[in-house]
Amino acid sequence: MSISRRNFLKGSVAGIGCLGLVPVAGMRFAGWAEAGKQPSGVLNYVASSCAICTNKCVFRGQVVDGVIRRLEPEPEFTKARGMMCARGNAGAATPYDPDRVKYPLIRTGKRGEGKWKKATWDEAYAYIAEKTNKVVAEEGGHRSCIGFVSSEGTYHEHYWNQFREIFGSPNSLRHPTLCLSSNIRGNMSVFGTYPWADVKNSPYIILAGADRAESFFTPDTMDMFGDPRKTIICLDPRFTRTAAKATRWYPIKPGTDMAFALAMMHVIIGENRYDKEFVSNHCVGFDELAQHVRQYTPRWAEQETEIPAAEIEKIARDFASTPGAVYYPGRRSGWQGEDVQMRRAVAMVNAICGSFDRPGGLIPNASIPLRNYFYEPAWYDLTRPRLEADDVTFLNPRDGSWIAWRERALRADPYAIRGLFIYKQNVVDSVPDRSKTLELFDKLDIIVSIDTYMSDTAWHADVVLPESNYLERFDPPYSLAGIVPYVVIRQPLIKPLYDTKPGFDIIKGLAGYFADEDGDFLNEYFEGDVESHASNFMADYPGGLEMLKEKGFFTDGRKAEIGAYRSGKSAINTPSGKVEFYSEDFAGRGLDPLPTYKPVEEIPENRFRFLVGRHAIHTHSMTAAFPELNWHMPENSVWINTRSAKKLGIKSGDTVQMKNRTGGEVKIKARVTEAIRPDCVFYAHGYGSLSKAKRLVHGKGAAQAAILESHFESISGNALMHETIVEIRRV
Ligand SMILES: Nc1nc2c(c(=O)[nH]1)N[C@H]1C(S)=C(S)[C@@H](COP(=O)(O)OP(=O)(O)OC[C@H]3O[C@@H](n4cnc5c(=O)[nH]c(N)nc54)[C@H](O)[C@@H]3O)O[C@H]1N2
Ligand SMILES: Nc1nc2c(c(=O)[nH]1)N[C@H]1C(S)=C(S)[C@@H](COP(=O)(O)OP(=O)(O)OC[C@H]3O[C@@H](n4cnc5c(=O)[nH]c(N)nc54)[C@H](O)[C@@H]3O)O[C@H]1N2
Ligand code: SF4
Ligand SMILES: [Mo]
Repeated sequence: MSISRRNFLKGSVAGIGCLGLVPVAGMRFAGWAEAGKQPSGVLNYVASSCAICTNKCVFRGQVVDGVIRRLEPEPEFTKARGMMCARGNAGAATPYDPDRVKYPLIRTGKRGEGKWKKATWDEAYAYIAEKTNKVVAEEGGHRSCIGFVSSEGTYHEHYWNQFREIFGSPNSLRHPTLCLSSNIRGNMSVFGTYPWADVKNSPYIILAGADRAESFFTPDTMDMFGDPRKTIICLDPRFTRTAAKATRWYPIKPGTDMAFALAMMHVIIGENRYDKEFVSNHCVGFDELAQHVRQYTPRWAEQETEIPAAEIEKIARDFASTPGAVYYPGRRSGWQGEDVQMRRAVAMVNAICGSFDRPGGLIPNASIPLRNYFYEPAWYDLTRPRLEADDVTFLNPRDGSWIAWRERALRADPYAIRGLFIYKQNVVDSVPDRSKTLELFDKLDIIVSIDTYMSDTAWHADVVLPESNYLERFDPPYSLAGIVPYVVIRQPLIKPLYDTKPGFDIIKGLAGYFADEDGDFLNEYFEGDVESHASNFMADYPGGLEMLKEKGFFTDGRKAEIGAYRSGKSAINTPSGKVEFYSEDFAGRGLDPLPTYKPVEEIPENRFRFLVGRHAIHTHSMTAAFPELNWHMPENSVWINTRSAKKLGIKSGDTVQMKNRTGGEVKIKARVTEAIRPDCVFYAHGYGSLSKAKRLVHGKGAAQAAILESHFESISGNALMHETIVEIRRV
């Protein structure tokens, strides 16, 4: 390599000017005037995008006299179409939340005791570097003893990953195996892609394990529920808001969705109702599938799912005979047993009916490719494989498998982990079995948490580095894939409050305290700043950056091209290049080439399966302590079915004790309801916080991670959060 890595970098971002903050000309919204008030000072609108969940809805932030007044949805951004949810609206107040982390903090008391000293950034970085370099030296120079954790949401995650690579650790842990890895893997194996369902144009939708009325409350969800011509079949052990809006709700026995899908295929193939043209021209392995599903009769599936055989038959026939019908790839049906195989079965129901690459069906996503932030991947010489490299068949090395990895780390197998650098993930609450995560923390010499709040993870860290809030910083263009793809951006509405920094500056600052093998400090790999990178990202779209700055989003009018696979215009990424039923790839890896049903574990008398699920006004563990949202629900309570509660002598409002099979236990108030199956219980995420600095949720209700047992699935590495069995008694 003749040019140095850093010169290479300089070249890639050369000639980029500074992007000023551009207030939007003209008032498009008359908020203040309507309210009969006149602002005393300057009114600005800044186009940006929400960061309270993954949707990234675009808004115009109204700033009066340098203070954020409200966030107004951008009507031209059709993905949100002039809508922001309760959470997004509440975001306007977050920079002013007195409970946010305001300064770098170094722990002075015991871990989790809550004693801190305020530090300068340099003191904090130096402290981290000293501890880290010491343990790395003790590990013979192996930097793989430091795990790097991050979650979805901002582009800084990519800088973070770059930092990990040049630092020299293979141990990256991201959120997918706590979320949708199994769903992605199942769909990839059948379709070679993870498609999106065209619910807008579908007249018949099976929503299983997808509470879209709470989790993706987007305009296409509203279109779906608002259209009386659509039939919506909801399979959910809970009567959710989605169930309330559906045509029919079936409280399916958890973990049996595969039986439902196999029996549907039994009927559709057995009655010759499948799409012969699509199957013969675009799929492989159909004969094996047809033979395989002969055993899975609706009568058999009734025993498993507790959905009457006649209903399964009717759904199968209606599905096959309605053009554009779709079986939505819900993320949560399952999280039990061989989750990937269940998702393959659901994908195959769609495929045999030709519900792929056609209007209303599953559509391969389009995206607007961006140039990337250039860096030369530079690996530290002393490398070791990831800890759990042998535990998962399809391990994505960038994502890791959280639970498999933690098991290895606890045993120091095959080597010891000595520290965790954590960016924007609340692992203490997001990874099942909190006691195991805290047990791992006890073994570590250095834990760094980069967060905006004193999450339970930050609370147990040694150093907390406060990132500026999403309304205070510039985040680079972010490409959102979909049937209609977009690029969105974040621009600061106000200057950072307190002694906080944007993620890029934090990463670069910390990198400056570590050197590579040539003795060069790692911050030299990070050129420029986020604003300057933005124009490089958008270099292929003249005028694109200007549109982003003015409107908060960019589109070049492209859409997913429906029918491109069928017409041979585009290929799919399976080994055969076709939709695959029987998978040679799976067979070659010793996995079942077809989805074979394995019965779910029987739950003993007076025990319950614990379920998780989204809440309409909360995002994961993050928002329960936002005052604007907390007043709706100051604490959580456990849903228990009326009949089960009666047997146990439990009434609504009683405090109950719940215990799992591995020593986890919580106390929480009961909510007796018909809205859940008698063999399941549920409570919302985000409460029962250990962190005293999350004042509104500390000790209020219970945390899910305190009761969730630790299980994972070995094909995708995904956590199996619905394999927790609990007992309950009134206290
Ligand atoms: N118990 C339980 N665990 C789960 C789930 C569940 O339903 N229940 N769901 C799973 C799923 S689907 C997912 S995707 C994962 C998500 O898991 P996480 O990614 O851990 O999500 P959150 O719990 O929202 O935690 C995000 C953390 O980032 C912080 N944060 C917010 N904004 C910023 C920012 O701008 N900068 C920085 N540096 N920090 C910020 C928040 O304060 C919070 O501490 O959890 C998984 N784990
Ligand atoms: N408001 C809000 N929206 C969010 C998020 C958030 O935190 N808050 N998080 C975002 C993220 S990261 C994700 S991954 C998505 C997830 O959003 P969804 O995919 O909608 O998933 P959940 O709401 O977790 O679960 C859906 C339903 O599955 C049900 N279920 C449980 N077990 C089974 C089963 O065996 N079979 C069937 N058929 N159903 C079962 C649960 O009762 C639950 O109601 O939401 C996203 N949107
Ligand atoms: S929190 Fe609400 S407004 Fe914000 S991105 Fe998510 S859906 Fe959109
Ligand atoms: Mo997720």
